[in-house]
Amino acid sequence: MVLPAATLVLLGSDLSRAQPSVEPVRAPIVLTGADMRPAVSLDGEWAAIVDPYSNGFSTYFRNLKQQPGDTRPIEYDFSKSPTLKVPGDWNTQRESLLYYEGPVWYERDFTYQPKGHTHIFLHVGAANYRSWFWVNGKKVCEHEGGYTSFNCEVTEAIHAGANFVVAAVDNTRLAEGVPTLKTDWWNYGGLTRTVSLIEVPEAFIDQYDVHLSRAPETEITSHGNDPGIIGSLHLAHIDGWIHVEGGKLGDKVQVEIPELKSKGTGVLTAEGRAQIFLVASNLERWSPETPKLYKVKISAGQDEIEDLIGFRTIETHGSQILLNGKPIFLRGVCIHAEAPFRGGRAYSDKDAETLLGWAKELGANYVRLAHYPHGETMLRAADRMGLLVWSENPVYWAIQFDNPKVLAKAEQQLDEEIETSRNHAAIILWSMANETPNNEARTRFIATLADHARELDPTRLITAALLVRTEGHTKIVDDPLGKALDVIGANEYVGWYDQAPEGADTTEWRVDYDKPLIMSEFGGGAKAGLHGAENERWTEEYQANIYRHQLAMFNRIPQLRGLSAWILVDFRSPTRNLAGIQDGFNRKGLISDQGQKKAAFFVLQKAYLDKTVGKAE
Ligand code: GCB
Repeated sequence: MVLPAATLVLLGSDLSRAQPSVEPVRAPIVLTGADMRPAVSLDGEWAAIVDPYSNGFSTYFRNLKQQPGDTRPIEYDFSKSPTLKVPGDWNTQRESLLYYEGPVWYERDFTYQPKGHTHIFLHVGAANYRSWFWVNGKKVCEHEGGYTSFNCEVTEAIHAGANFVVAAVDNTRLAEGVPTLKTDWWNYGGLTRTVSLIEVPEAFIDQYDVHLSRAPETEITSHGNDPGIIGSLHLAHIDGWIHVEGGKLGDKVQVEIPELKSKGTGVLTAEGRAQIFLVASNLERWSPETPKLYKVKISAGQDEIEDLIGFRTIETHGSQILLNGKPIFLRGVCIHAEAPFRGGRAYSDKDAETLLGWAKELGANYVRLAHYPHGETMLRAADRMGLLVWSENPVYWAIQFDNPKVLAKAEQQLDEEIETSRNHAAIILWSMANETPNNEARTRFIATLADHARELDPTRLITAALLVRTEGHTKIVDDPLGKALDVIGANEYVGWYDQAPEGADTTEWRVDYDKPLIMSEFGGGAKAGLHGAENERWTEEYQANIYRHQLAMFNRIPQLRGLSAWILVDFRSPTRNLAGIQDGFNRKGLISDQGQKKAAFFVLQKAYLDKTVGKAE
């Protein structure tokens, strides 16, 4: 699906500094399951020019080479410039770039042999925050939003043999950005996720959605010659749709799940979309205990893609969350996409497996991936490892809620998040926002996003992390935004920003919605290895004490159906400057950035493993 023209216009006007009118480009497109397609990797060393005064935008750093007799002053040379690794943020690759915000120009040479009669896309896993791309000097696309993948069509620009790609990536924070100027995490810049070339046939599957229907299974019982019953079949219904870009009315598409011996076909509408429907007998449902994934083959004409998909349902019933029809309590923890040990943006399977492995060790069945969409590697690992996921749009704190341009940006990022990751069984919650001020413009803005998300994906639950109000000893969850949500998230810091840990003992909760409540954040800071009394801030004992009192309080909240402690691992934040303790890190991790588990980890682990906290019903 091509992004709506409005998006193009928005990007064009917003990025005027870098948008020469002579270079109109097609907006990038979303490819579902891009990581499952054969690809030519462009990861590795890219030449990089740090450009704090944005010179490259006016003189165009397009990899010109100074030839003898050329009178133009060409004041850059990629071939002599130092390199940066892709994927990777630039901040943790060079000490001088730790706090750099501005443009960096990247260049990489590559050889390629187009197959002919195809479309070729430059797939970018993520580029924070704005980015522009040229192939062999021809502009191919630009993009805004630092945490979602996108694909630039390069078919016309690429040729057989030697090629080069230039990318400008600018992580300057913007008042009109999503997120905006202030966040409590570091604004890592660069080509932070993998970059590759993907070649597809002329008509190709750009998006698809294959999921278990909420319709009850059909049971068929068979009788033999004997009077007794000899067997029964449970037939599950799998629904979905396929979109074929360039597909024609009446063209056929097919979905097959070989292990289940199940096949379904569909026929394209004039818009290139086909509904599909499959019946599968004795399907094993995906759950944290049985994270079963099936190979799913999708084909349309010349194009074929094979994905790994789990099948489960998720819904609410009053204040219950039902996974596969059964009430579940979400025992979880929040995670930033920050690499353990090495620091910087997480991107590898190993980063994902380490982070999610720690969550499993904690006894979690759920993770809140804060505060922006995490990468495909993280979601694949969650699918494999059996962790339910809260996935979040980066609408954080006070963005410009009354600005339609900002709404369009938030919608674009939400589209990309849902369209790329809608086939992950692990994701059960789309979070629209985190801790936003309660006012009309905000409520309208986020309710619009929630409607939009429901339209794109009616199979999952919509949530947001809300602020709570305090009256005396009572915490009140009555933010009007709750009306637009299926599951209410609430952040609270009793024992840290609010009272001493013992304050939790006398705190009562009033939740004005008959909907499930997740305590989406709670916790406090500690420096790993710092020991002292329970009432001494920053010690492991103080943090553990917060958790003990919080856990006791949680069991007094009838609607509580989930917890995501803030946060699994210490993470870099420029607002955290207490010398000797924070040193540029938010220290609320249950584990330090160097992998040391703090005392609070074990307090929460015990409650999760012994299931002494939380009720599913
Ligand atoms: C919050 C925010 C989170 C912060 C955390 C903190 O409420 O949602 O992004 O990092 O508090 O540590 O203060």
